[in-house]
Amino acid sequence: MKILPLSIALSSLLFGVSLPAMAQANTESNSSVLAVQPMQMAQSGVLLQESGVLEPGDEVLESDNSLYDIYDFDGASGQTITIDLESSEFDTYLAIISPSGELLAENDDTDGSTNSSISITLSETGTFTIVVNGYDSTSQGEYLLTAY
Ligand SMILES: [Ca+2]
Ligand SMILES: [Ca+2]
Repeated sequence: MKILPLSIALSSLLFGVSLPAMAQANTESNSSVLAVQPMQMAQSGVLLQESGVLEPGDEVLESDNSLYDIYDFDGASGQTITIDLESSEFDTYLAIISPSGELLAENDDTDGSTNSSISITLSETGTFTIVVNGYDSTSQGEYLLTAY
């Protein structure tokens, strides 16, 4: 276990969510929200699909100096979700943190690759945080994060 939930929860509060579009949608008029949501639901229940990059300037995990990005999503108690993190450029490391800042699960490698995957049934309702992390301090590059 290398993720430090407290430090990540704190930085999440300080630096905000990595989903400005979704946050913006919540504050805009009902018409724009209605325009966005039907498209997302049509994509067979995908919660998140994000292409990103781990690079210098991103958040750094204190325990091993590895870089990380965070993504938030709203989950409901009893909901089962799967999170996949793939990269052809670095060895990924993935974690999910509860609305109260508790580390729920983490994964380094899955399916004989260096990619990461977590399947979990949520036990509370609220805003969960996904941590896209590299295996060590040299892990940098493009990745694809999918949650469904
Ligand atoms: Ca980044
Ligand atoms: Ca890995």
